[in-house]
Amino acid sequence: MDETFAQDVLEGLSAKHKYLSSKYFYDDNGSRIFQEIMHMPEYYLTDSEFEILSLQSKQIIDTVGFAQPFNIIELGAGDGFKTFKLLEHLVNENVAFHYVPIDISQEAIDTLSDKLLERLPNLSIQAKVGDYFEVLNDLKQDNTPSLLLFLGSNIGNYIEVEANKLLSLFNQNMKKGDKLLIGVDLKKNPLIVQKAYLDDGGITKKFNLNLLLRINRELEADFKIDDFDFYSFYDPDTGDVKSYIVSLRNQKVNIKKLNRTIDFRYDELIWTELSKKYSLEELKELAEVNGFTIQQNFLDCKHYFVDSLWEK
Ligand code: AVJ
Repeated sequence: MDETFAQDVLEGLSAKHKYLSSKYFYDDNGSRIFQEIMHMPEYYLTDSEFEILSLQSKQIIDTVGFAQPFNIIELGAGDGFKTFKLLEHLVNENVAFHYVPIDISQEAIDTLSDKLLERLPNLSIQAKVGDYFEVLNDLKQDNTPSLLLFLGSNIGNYIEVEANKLLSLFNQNMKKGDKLLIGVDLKKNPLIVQKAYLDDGGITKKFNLNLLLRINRELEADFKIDDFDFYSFYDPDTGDVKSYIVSLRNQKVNIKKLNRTIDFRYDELIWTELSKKYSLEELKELAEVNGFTIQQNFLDCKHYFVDSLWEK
């Protein structure tokens, strides 16, 4: 049993306002459902970032401006689909670099490496499975300049203090002159954001409820999935999308491995995820408080999303 998972579930479901962390969405099943989300027409984030990397890779790499060779370190690489466009550009231009994707899932890393090598046989990949920070720490010892990639608006999952902790930790592990390309979803027409998270097909609902199935399986609980629903809400002032699981009745759930029975009230919420949207002004602030300067913002044509290039 994963002790941290058990402890976090216990803590979150014992709280006055119940919560579970979205980082636990991504078991094998959850990762597959996330792929489905990325293919939904409503989930504009993937298409927007794909457009940026398809059309502006040359400008991005020119602005990075490293004397070769360098490392490209991708944090939370996932399936690497978007990154392909950037890598393809570099390989075609015969640029000397190593690609170092880091992910916690061995399966994701293996699939990614196979797929990339099939299409870019000359790519130098040094994949790492594990925690970002162990790998990042190694980089400082190395003289090779590094471009860090933190794409997909993963930063949106962190509340302000945690986002600052994470970014300053990246900063501490970078050398002067290293760069960070960070993908961030921008504030926009609220209905567009709302629909990306409250889709008609119920895929995002399935993504959230999968967490209850994971608790059933890994912690021997007896959540009845049909007795829970899903709700998501966008606040255009703060930029917060907050997602919740909703209890459809008064009910008790036994979690055997925690030796606990948890009570749920009718309409009680479990907060599962924050997907924060930023304005460009807020993004500048986020960069600067964490020791970075923005070199350039690369936006898609609709201005829905930005890949922002930061320098230490
Ligand atoms: C992978 C964290 C960027 O918050 O938009 C998609 C995950 N959650 N639909 C996001 C997600 C619901 C996604 N991130």
